Amino acid sequence: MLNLVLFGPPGAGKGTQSTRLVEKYGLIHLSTGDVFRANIKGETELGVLAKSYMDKGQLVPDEVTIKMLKSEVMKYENPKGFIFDGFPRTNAQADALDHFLEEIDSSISQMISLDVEEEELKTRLANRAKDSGRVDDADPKVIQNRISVYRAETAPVKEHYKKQGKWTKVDGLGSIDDITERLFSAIDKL
Ligand code: B4P
Repeated sequence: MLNLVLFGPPGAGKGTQSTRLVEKYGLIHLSTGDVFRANIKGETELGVLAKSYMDKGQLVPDEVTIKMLKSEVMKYENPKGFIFDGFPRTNAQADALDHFLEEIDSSISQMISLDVEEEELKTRLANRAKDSGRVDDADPKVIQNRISVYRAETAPVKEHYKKQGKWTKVDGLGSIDDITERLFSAIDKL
């Protein structure tokens, strides 16, 4: 199985690029943000809980997120692999993912980090706010909080994969097509 963690700050292009990676490599795209948003739309118990965190730019608690991720993975029989988009976002999530994949005789192949500077992230998210209807994109204070939470809690997750020799950085600035080509070339080298 080819299991990739697509990593980067909010607005780095994880969702955008995942769509293209799915097409080329036939992987299953699992975005924790998308699953939470689907639950919010469906007004499920999980959605109500997730919304209370997401609207403020905070992380949904680990216990809830890990449980949800596991149940999403288990929906597929004989997958070629997964793109984990937006997960893991904390060291506890990274540990839980390692243990869980081990249980099903699998592991993470590589974490690929999209590297984008802060001003560009803010511009992209503000642009998306115009048509996404996402509350967490609309308020500059919430965007700033998401970036701060990323720096404090999520960025350190890189070290988890660096220690395992499973970390690649890709320049996330430039046209969407150029970044896709960079990702293809990084993945083809694995
Ligand atoms: P996510 O849904 O993961 O939100 P995101 O980080 O903003 O998404 P992404 O990075 O994929 O956006 P993209 O670049 O594609 O998470 C939302 C919230 O859910 C979190 O804040 C948290 O509350 C919760 N959550 C999710 N996972 C969690 C977890 N594991 N644990 C706890 N809580 C969790 O798109 C950004 C914009 O940039 C788009 O408009 C796109 O068109 C544009 N863009 C992309 N590439 C571009 C380029 N090269 N040039 C110009 N624009 C570009």
